[in-house]
Amino acid sequence: MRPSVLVTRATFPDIADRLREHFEVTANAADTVWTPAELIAQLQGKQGVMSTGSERIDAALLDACPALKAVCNVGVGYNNVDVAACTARGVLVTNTPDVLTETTADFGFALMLATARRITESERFVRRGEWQKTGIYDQMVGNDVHGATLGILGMGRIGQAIARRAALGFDMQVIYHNRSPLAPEAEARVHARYVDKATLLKEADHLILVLPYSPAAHHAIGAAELAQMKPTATLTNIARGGIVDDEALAQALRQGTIAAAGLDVFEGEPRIHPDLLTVPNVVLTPHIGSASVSTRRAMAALTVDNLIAALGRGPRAGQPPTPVNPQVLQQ
Ligand code: 8YV
Repeated sequence: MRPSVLVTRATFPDIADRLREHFEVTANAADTVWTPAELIAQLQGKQGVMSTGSERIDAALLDACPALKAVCNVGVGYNNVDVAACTARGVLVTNTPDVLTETTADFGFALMLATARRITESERFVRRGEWQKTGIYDQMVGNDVHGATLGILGMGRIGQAIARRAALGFDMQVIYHNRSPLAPEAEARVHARYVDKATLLKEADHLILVLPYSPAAHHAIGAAELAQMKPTATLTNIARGGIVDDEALAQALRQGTIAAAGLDVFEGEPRIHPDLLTVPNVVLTPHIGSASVSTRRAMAALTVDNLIAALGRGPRAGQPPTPVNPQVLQQ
C-alpha cells in the first residue's frame, strides 16, 4: 500500500502532482488554516506531512498521530515544529535552506531601504492628495543607507547575503552579532566585523534582524534595547515574530526613540498589534521575505524531494536532501 501524506496549504499543482506519483495525497485545496484539532483529524493515518509555518507540530499532535514519520516543513525556519519531540519519537523533520537565501536578502534590503527612505509613508501621503510644492527641506526626508553602518543580528546564510549587498553595493560598514563569530575567512568574504550586542545597538544606523527564533531570542529587542539605539536609527525584522516586543516597538516609534521600523513578521501573525497600525513611521508587510515566484517554487519542490526521500521513495530513498534531525535516519 502506498503511504499517505497531507499537504496542509494550497501549493503549485504540478509540484503536488509529483507527490501523487508516490503517495495517496490529501490536499487542503481551500487553503484554510486548520485549528490544532482539525490538523490532528486530517493527519490520522498519514505517514508524512508537507507543513508550513502556519501549523504547530508539537508533542501533543505527535502523540495523537502515531503513524506520522516525516514532517517536511516549507521554510528555512522551523520554530513551528518541536524538533526534540519529533526526534524522541523517531519522526524526521526537514526544512528548506539555501533556496531562499538570496531572495530573502533582497527583500531585507528592500524593506530596510523603504524604511529608511520612508517610501510607504510617502506613498500614503501622495494618495491622500497632500503633496504640495513646499517643504523641500523637510518633506519626507529620511536617512541615508549608502555609507551608513549596518548592524546585523544573526549571521547565518541570509545575514551573510545581506552583508555582501551592504558592503559591496552600498558602501556600508557592516557590524554583526551572533551566538559565535564567523571564521576569519568568512568574515572577510562578507566584509563584516563581529561586535557585542551592546555595541551593535549603539553603533548601527540601520539594524536588521536575521536570527532564528528560539525561546532565548524572545524579545531580544525590547524597550531596553531600543533605548540603546540612535534616535536616527531604523530597525528591520525579517526573522520571526516574537524576537521584537511589538508593543515596546510601537511606543518607541511614537516617542522617537528610533526613527522608523520595517516589519515583515509579527508576534501572533497574521494578527498585528493594533498600536503598530496607527504609527506612521513603520513599514508593514505580510511575511513575504521569500515570496518570489521562483523561490516559492524552489521551496515547494525541495519540500517534496524531502518528503519523497524521507518516506523511502524515489532515487534518494532514505536520504532526504535537507534533514533537520538527521540522527533519526540512523535509527
Ligand atoms: C516562509 C519563512 O514564508 O523560510 C522561512 O523560515 O519564514 C518563510 O520563507 C514560511 O516559513 C512559510 O512556511
